[in-house]
This record gives sequence, structure tokens and C-alpha cells, in this order.
Amino acid sequence: MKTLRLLLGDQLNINHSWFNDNDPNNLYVMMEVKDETSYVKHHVQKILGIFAAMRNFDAELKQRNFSTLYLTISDPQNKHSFIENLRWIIKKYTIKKIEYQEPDEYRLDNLFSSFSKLLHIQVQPFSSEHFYTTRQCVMNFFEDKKQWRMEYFYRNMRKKHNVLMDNNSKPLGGKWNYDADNRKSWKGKPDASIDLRPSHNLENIFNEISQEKINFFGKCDYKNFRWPINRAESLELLESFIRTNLIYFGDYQDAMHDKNWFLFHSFLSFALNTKMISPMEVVERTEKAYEEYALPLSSVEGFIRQILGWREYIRGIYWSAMPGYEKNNYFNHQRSLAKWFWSGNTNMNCLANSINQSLDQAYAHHIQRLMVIGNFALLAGIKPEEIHQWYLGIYIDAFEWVELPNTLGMSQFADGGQLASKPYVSSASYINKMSNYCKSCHYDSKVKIGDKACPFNSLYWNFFETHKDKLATNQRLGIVYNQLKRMDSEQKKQLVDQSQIYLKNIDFI
Ligand code: FAD
Ligand code: DLZ
Ligand code: SF4
Repeated sequence: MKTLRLLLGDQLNINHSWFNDNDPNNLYVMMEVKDETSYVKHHVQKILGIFAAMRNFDAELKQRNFSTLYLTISDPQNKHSFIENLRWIIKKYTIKKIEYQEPDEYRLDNLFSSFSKLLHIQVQPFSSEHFYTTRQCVMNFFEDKKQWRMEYFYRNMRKKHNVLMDNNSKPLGGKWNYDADNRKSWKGKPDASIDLRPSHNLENIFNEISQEKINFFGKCDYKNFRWPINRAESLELLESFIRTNLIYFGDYQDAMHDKNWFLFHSFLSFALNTKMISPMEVVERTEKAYEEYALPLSSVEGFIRQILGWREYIRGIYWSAMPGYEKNNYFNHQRSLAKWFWSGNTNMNCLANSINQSLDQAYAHHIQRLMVIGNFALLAGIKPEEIHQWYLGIYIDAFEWVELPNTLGMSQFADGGQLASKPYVSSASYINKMSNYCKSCHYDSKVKIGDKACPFNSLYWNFFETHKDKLATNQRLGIVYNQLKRMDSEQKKQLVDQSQIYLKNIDFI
């Protein structure tokens, strides 16, 4: 009996138990399909990175003598949909059973679980053996709680997996969280980090996707493609990050700078999300490095929190809320994306920097995504679904299970606060404190009214004024609403009017 084992572009886990032994009756199938490139418009680097990593994975399986079938995007047999391809493969190879690893995206999970009905074949799902938690863990952990605070889940994960704990089951250093130490701006010292990512010539794949008329956007120097596309490179990237940047990760985690676009971040999200490397490996190696290189606990804890805490928690939110989470729109925001989201062509220097960088690199770090781009989108009342699709397409690491809760929940508060205790918004003062963007901006971060007024300032107050019925009772916003209450009505009117000028001219600000 022949069994088809289906693998997706983000299921490149060579340590999966599927590969522990080699049964010649198993046929491993991977396919580059137009259906998967077109559900949103994708950044060219995301498509190239996924295809290159898939091809490398197939080559590795072949080298280990596994029997594989790989459909490239330009293969004449390729029907460009999972179902249509499976139909002819089942016939041609007299397949009797399909096995698959649980997809991380609801759309595909739903499709795959109907394979037996659609293809009249025996079907068996397997775990992807990648995450610490199951899909239900976070949901079970919070049970009937109204708000699901990451911090409690994270502490539980630390205890459960014995990460950064002392011998008395207390957190190492006495504190669970060193977030308060992670808020320095970067002023040119310590020296900027070097981009230690690998380099590849992906001209062939670029030519193929161009000939196949795949709809993509963004820039790519495809002869110098800078993302890891196999496991060895992913492990090397982890090592180089630990050797050079982890030491400063904690201090400068929230900083932004126009001359140092990735600061001390790890670039590991693509390798992690495609499963070339596992979260356990990253966490265990980081914990070991804490002693090996006498690294600051605030950096090590801060980094581990992102992976052991946030990443698993976000995934749990996704599975607890799908389907339907993508339709959340707590504030009923309906504005379309400004045109410059696709060009970076705006006078607002923070947004021009963050968006141009995203278009050039398919990457922005967390604070650029949250406190510049997401902040503006929320203050401007952009439709959450549109901003979600933009994030899902533009970032190399964007897969719906992680992108959607981050965008709709954390960044846009579109779930009404299940994930975040208050909206992550700020006026210009935060951006000015954490970056050097304001120094060379057309607008003045200190000014609220007039031609030179930074749009973030009036939009900020307009947002809280507009949504006071939904937000004024939020205890964490007490200070904001007290300030708003103390503002005289003329001042408030001026701010609201100023914000309306910007909103009416959103494509040109
Ligand atoms: P580092 O800063 O070096 O962090 C290390 C790792 O921690 C990351 O590789 C990532 O795996 C994990 N991590 C950190 N923050 C988060 C988080 N909030 N949620 C889940 N994992 C986290 N991350 C994605 O992987 N894919 C996305 O599509 C994505 N979309 C986002 C959208 C918005 C609006 C926001 C605010 C954040 C989003 N993030 C997403 C989280 C975070 O911005 C990225 O994980 C990070 O910027 C990736 O760069 P890095 O690998 O250099 O991360
Ligand atoms: C994102 C993506 C793209 C662009 N192309 C493919 C593909 O051709 N074949 C494939 O198996 N997977 C691809 N992916 C990833 C999936 O669309 C999907 O986002 C993830 O599998 C969900 O976790
Ligand atoms: Fe951004 Fe305003 Fe600063 Fe300009 S002044 S960079 S728009 S925060």
C-alpha cells in the first residue's frame, strides 16, 4: 500500500519522527502552488524564501533516500491547487492513504480535514512536532478568564519547562520579567551589529516566478538573498546572534534607528516559522549561552520570553478564536489603507522608514510593526482586515497563525481586548523617545496643531475622543481620559479638526 505524506512550505522539520525510518511505501510530496501565492499579495522575498527552503528540504530528503515528489511552480504537470494536484498524484501512484502534518493555518486545516470526503481516501493527521504547546493549551490554561494575559501563561511555561529557574523553583534573578530594563533608545553605541545572515543567488527561482506571472511586490536583490533557507544556516544564524547581538537584545529591544534597521534582533522568525529550527532548540541554546558567555539576564530572559511566552501564547489565541477572528472589528474601522503603504512615499519619516524597510527587506522589527505602522493604522481607523492582509503579505515570517493575533489583537485591538489590556497607541513622544526618526522628519514631533504638526499627536487624541464610549472605563486608560477631561473644549476641537485634515488627505501626508 502506498502512502502519500504531504508537506507544506512551512513544515520543514527534518527532525520530525516521520523521518526516523525510511519506509519505501511512503511518498513525500511537496508542491509550489499558485493558490498559496495568491490568497494575499505576497512580498517577492517571502515567495522566494519559501520556495528555496522547500527545494532544499526536498533535496535533503532525496539525499537521505526518501522517495519524494516535488512540483515546482513551473512544472507543466502542476495544477496549482493542493486538491487538484492530489487527485492526479493519487491516481498515478496508486495512493491508498494520505498522511499530513497539522497545518498551522485554519484555512488549510479545514481543507485537509475534508480530504477523505473530497478525495475518497483514508486520511491521517499528525502533529508537526514543532511547538511546546498543543493548539488547546492556552485555551485550557485560561479557561473562563475574560482577559488572557501572556505574563501568567509565560510564568507557567517557565515552571513547566524549567527554563531560567533556580534550584528552589523560583525565577532566576528573583524576577519573572525584565521588561522594564528593555526600553533604551540607541544613540550610536554600542556599535551597530553586522548583518550575519547568509547570502544566496536565487535568480533561477526569481525567473521562474516571473515567467509564471506570480503576482508579487517588494524589492529583492535576488542574487544576494539574505535569509536562511536550510537548517544548517538557521542554526548558524542562531549561533551568530548569540555570539554578537544577544548581549544587547534586552536593552535595545524597543529601539529604532534609521542607520541601524534591525538593531540587535535575531532574524530568526523565518527559520522558526518554517520549522527549519525548533523553539526548544532556540530556548535551550539561549539558556546555555547565558552561562557560557556571562550574558545579562535581562537580555536572555527578554529573548526567551518572546519565544517560550509570546510565540506559543499567540498561537493558542489563534486556535481558540478561529474561525472568525479575522472578522473582528471592535471599533468598526472602515478606512482603506493609505496608498503609501505600498510605496513608502509619505512625509512621516517614521512611517517612510519602517515601510520602505519592509518593502526592501520583507522585515521590520517588533516595535516598527507595533508602535509605528500598527499605531498609525489604529489611530487612523484603518479597516483591520486590510491591515491584516498587508502584514500577511509583506513580512517574510508572516503566517496567519502568528500574524493575525499580532495584527488584529495586539496591534489593532480589534478583538476588544482579549489579547491586549489596552490599545497599543502613542503620540509622537514615544516614537521620538525610542528612535531618531523625528530628527529628520518633515513634521515636528512637539507640535500638535498647524502645517508642521506631527499627525500622530492629533490622531492620538482624536482616537480616544472618538472611542470614549468603548475605552473610558478601561482602568489602564485613566490618565489619558483624565487629561482629555481637563482639556478645554476649544483645544479639543482644534485637535479633532487637525486630525480630520490629515484623515481627509491620508494619501498625501
Ligand atoms: P526577535 O525580536 O529577535 O525575537 C525573537 C523571536 O521571538 C522571533 O523570531 C519570534 O519567533 C518570537 N516573537 C517575538 N515577538 C513575538 C510575537 N509578538 N508573537 C510571536 N512571536 C514573537 N511574528 C512572526 O513571526 N510572524 C508575523 O507574521 C508577525 N506579525 C506581526 C505583526 C504585528 C502587527 C506585530 C506587532 C508583531 C508581529 N510579529 C510577527 C511578532 C514580531 O514582530 C516578529 O516575530 C519579529 O519582529 C521577528 O523578527 P526577529 O526574528 O528578528 O525577532
Ligand atoms: C506562504 C506560502 C507560499 C507563498 N507558497 C506555498 C506553496 O507554494 N506551497 C506550500 O506548501 N506552502 C506555501 N506557503 C505556505 C502556506 O500558504 C501556508 O501559509 C502555511 O502552510 C500555513 O501555515
Ligand atoms: Fe513620525 Fe511624527 Fe516623528 Fe515625523 S515627527 S517621525 S511623523 S512621530
